[in-house]
Amino acid sequence: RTLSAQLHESLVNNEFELLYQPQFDLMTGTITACEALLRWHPAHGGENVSPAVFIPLAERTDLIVQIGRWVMQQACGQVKRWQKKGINLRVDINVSARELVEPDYFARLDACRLSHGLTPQDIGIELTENILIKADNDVLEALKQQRQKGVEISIDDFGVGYSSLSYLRQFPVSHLKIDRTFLKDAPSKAYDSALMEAIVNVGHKLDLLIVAEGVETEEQARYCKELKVEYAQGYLFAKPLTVDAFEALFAKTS
Ligand code: G
Ligand code: G
Ligand code: MN
Ligand code: NA
Repeated sequence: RTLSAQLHESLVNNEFELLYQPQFDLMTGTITACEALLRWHPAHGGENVSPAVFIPLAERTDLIVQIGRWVMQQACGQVKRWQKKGINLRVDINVSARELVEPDYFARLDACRLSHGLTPQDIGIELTENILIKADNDVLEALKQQRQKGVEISIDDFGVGYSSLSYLRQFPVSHLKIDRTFLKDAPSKAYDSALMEAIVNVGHKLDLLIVAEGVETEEQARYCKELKVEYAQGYLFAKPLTVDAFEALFAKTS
């Protein structure tokens, strides 16, 4: 059977799992939020399939809309379960372009938060620049409304898409997540560090909070701190974790 056919059965068969990767406040060293990252364990397919493979496939077949609804439900449920244990964290979900153009996407998000007794601050959304640049007025207006309610909106993988800095001002976003390719060779390579520093400066001038992605070494973490980057996410701190592993880490760092 094709991967696509397997993917179609995966929702009913409960083959998806959300992992959570913490975001650390670089000043305090505490976990302030986390990103929900989808994993697929095909029941009959043996090997796990990377989201870099199955997300684009799901986007082509529109199955991403159903998957996205599952992710949203799951993330809301997890925030609530954590709150009951005294773990107060925002969970950010990744949203595909195909999901956003569903006319009821934001009504669903509001309803999902409400039915779990959550506030707008409890669930954030991550969008790539390319999604924002192609978004029509309806989507931009809906995003503005979400932002006004207090929803944290992050630009994901910042710097590798269109990256028109002048656009940035018009988008209702709160956080810039700098793509990990920029940090990879900074601070040792002058070219990469110049780009890192330029992005951080522009972001801060526009009152955006900065998240460094792909922080893998102490040196990179120190460098981000020197640049006054607010938050960091990466293997140095933790890879995407199961709920149990996340709770254990949270207990150690809070
Ligand atoms: O977790 P990993 O780095 O392998 O993810 C690969 C890609 O899949 C990333 O670009 C990430 O944003 C995307 N991704 C992970 N989980 C989700 C999800 O729940 N929904 C969508 N739309 N994309 C996701
Ligand atoms: O595109 P997006 O930023 O949503 O993708 C997140 C992906 O990046 C996750 O699949 C996660 O596994 C991966 N990731 C997270 N931290 C690191 C890191 O420090 N180094 C590398 N190479 N990948 C990372
Ligand atoms: Mn992301
Ligand atoms: Na990213």
